[in-house]
Amino acid sequence: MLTPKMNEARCVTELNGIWDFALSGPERFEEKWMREKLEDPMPIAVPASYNDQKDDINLRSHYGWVIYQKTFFAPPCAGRRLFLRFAAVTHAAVVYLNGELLGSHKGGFLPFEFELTGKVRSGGNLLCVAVDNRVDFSTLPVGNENSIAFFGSDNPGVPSVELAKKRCRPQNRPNFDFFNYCGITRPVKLYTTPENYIADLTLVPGLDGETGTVTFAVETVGTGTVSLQILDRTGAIAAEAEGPSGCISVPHAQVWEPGHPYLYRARVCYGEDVYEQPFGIRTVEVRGTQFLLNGKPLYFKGFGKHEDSYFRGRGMDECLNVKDVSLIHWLNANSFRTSHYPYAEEMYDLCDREGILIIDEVPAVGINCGGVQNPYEVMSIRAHHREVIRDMIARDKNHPSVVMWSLANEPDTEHFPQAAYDYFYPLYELAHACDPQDRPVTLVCCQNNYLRDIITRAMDVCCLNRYYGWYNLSGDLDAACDALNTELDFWETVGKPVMFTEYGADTYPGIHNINGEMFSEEYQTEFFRRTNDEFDKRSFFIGEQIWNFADFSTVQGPMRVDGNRKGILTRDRRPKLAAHYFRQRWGNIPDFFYKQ
Ligand code: BDP
Repeated sequence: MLTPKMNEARCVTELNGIWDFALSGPERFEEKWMREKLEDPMPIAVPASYNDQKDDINLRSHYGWVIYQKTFFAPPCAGRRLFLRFAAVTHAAVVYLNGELLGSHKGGFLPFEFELTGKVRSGGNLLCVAVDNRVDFSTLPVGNENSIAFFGSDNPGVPSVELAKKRCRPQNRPNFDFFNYCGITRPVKLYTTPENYIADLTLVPGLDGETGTVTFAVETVGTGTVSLQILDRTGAIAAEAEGPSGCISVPHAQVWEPGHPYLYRARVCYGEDVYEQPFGIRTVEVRGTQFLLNGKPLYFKGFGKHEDSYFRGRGMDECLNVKDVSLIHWLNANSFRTSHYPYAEEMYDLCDREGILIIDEVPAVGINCGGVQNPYEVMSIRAHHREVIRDMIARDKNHPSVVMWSLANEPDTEHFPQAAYDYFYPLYELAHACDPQDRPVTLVCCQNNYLRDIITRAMDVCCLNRYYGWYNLSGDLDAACDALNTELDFWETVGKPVMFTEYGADTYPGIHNINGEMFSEEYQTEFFRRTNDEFDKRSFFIGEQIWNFADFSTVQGPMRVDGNRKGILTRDRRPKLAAHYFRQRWGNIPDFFYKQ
């Protein structure tokens, strides 16, 4: 699906701003508000999560449906097609226009759209969106269906606690460690196209010595002929072709990579329609224990992140994106993982432009029943999981910044190893089949008995989340390094590239401790220093992505002090001690050839 773009052939209007809003029922929404204006609505900002916009616990901890309404005037679109596109509604949406059902969508982090041609009135139009925030065993991310809290023990068997659990109000029990921010979190856009239009564009760059190659395929609706031009940074034509598909050469190509994010533009014309897509010429390949970008062994330096900020929650925020990319540069990092869901498209555009590498993750987090039950049997997520892999790759396939796909975060790969293999291997094959650029595919595995886990080692890159010295061997960095080395000895025998996609220590800013004890800024810094020293001894180890870029909001619980504090930056993006350490360390680690 193409991102809407304004140009000489297409008009884009944003429906962002203040919408009317009301909380609705836990199990269902009132259908009448899909046809009539809400009686006493609250104003709410879009795009943004609704949870923290009001000083009202009922929004913060809402369970179930809410209603959004907006009256809009359609842009002039005689002879044009008109589309309505939601970049993300978390987690499920039912959309009505002027009382008529347009359709519904499941999944909170990927776009969906409806054609409105012939459906809008010349006066005002009433757009009503019902949004469900419930997470359970059929959604991604996964929520717990019983009242097991994510953090803390529910003291099973204690009669008073058991009884209270049965009686307590219905609420979301996220099986994941980030606040369940919801609502219309990304932009809503109306856009027009000519009657015959470009529906999709696929670009596959290649390199043959100094010559770049671009294999392309243009999908159209209607009749007409397709032409394509490759424009360089100055707007000069570097190559051109006729027809809906083919392969063209770009002589003396400028490659795209960190430090040199050269972007070309593919300009497609089809009858009256025009679409331009920036892209980079670069190659990605796993060979032996190396991850090669443009044929050169890469070292990942970076983070797991979240889309998370004060007031907006997970709402798309261009200013925050610019700030975060600037901080990534300040830290001399080169990459992040979109833990634990695909991010807003605007962030990928920025990373294309700024030369930041992305491991792109679907919202498959929480596929784990603590080893008690087989999640691959009790959860009904398989079809939806396939859908989000397809949709994420369809959305992000042309971004040069995206260099690897992640199928999940920390599923149970240990207690039901064969079931995990049987579940994930077909998804691994699906991701490869969906990606025209055939990028490497991974899944991010939890700290576990790695000897039992047989699926992580079947991925192109083995991505490990490990908390030696934090959740285990807490506070004892000598023992933590000992355990880490024992495990790394195992991974060395696997013969694949291995990286850490999470490791970290909760750190409350301002706590200092000469002995470097847990939660202090000194402990966090020492934890990273000691762990990184071990990474540096291993040639098959191709990257360190710390947990986390910044502090972020989570469900409350006995292990969280106003959220997760593993950021090396605070939630308002101020550095902790460890940020200065990483700035120095990463300043001395080149993007390429760090490990030979
Ligand atoms: C990992 C999860 C991540 C958590 C982190 C933590 O992947 O979402 O926030 O642990 O506990 O297990 O800080």
